[in-house]
Amino acid sequence: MVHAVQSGHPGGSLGCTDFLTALYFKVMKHNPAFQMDGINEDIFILSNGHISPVFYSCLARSGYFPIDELSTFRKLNSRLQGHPTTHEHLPGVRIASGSLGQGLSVAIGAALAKKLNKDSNLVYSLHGDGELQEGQIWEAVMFAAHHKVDNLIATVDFNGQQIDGPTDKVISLGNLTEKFETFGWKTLEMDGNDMDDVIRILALAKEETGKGKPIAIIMKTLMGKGVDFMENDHGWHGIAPNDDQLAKALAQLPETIGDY
Ligand SMILES: Cc1ncc(C[n+]2csc(CCOP(=O)(O)OP(=O)(O)O)c2C)c(N)n1
Ligand SMILES: [Mg+2]
Repeated sequence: MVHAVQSGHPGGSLGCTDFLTALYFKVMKHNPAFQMDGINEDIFILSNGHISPVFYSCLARSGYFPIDELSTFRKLNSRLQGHPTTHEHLPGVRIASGSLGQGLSVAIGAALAKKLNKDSNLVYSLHGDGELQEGQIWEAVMFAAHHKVDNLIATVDFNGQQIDGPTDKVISLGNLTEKFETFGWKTLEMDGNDMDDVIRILALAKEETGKGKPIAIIMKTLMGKGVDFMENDHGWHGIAPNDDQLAKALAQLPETIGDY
């Protein structure tokens, strides 16, 4: 998709593919006959909206909209804008994201709404580690602990990279597990590129809900996972591969399903 339109974000999308696949095809109770209010189902809030390629693919493959619509990605008047928005009414999208730092606040609001509605399903959210350099995140982290938002599982894509370089060079994040624990969250660690670990830790996280604390998963991933020349290189945060690079990348996958 990113190659076809020569625009978009392959690095974070590849790193988070295992996680989103697990979420949409194994973990969440969700309904592709989309209802915006999400009552009586689990909902997912993508806060690092630039990784829309993998999000849109999972939504299409889950039946939210036709798979061939993926080929309209980032084109004028498409419902699949580079950063998801609600304005286009694409089924599966509940938040306009891309302006980083806001999705945790939205996820907390959705989780509190579930409590008011006596809906025992969960809210899942995903955030970039570079995104955690936004101040709004930490206000939301304090708020969620204070209000015991224990029906929320927020995952951080801890790839150590962001748009301008390694996160530790831009603004160090310190020990994220300790930080979330200190802020009053239950915190788990996960290898986001090991499907067995992803399934296991997401199940464990679910068991930790309803115990008075919001849950954070610090998910170690590789930016550009699966394509050797993209892996762990912030240069692939938001650059499209050329024809040559696409051929080399696809040749490294055991199987492709041609969604673009
Ligand atoms: C509020 C805001 N500030 C700056 C940006 C520009 N920006 C886009 S992506 C990005 C880096 C995000 O890093 P991370 O969340 O770690 O994503 P990754 O590069 O790992 O995919 C930045 C700073 C933005 N989208 N929103
Ligand atoms: Mg990152």
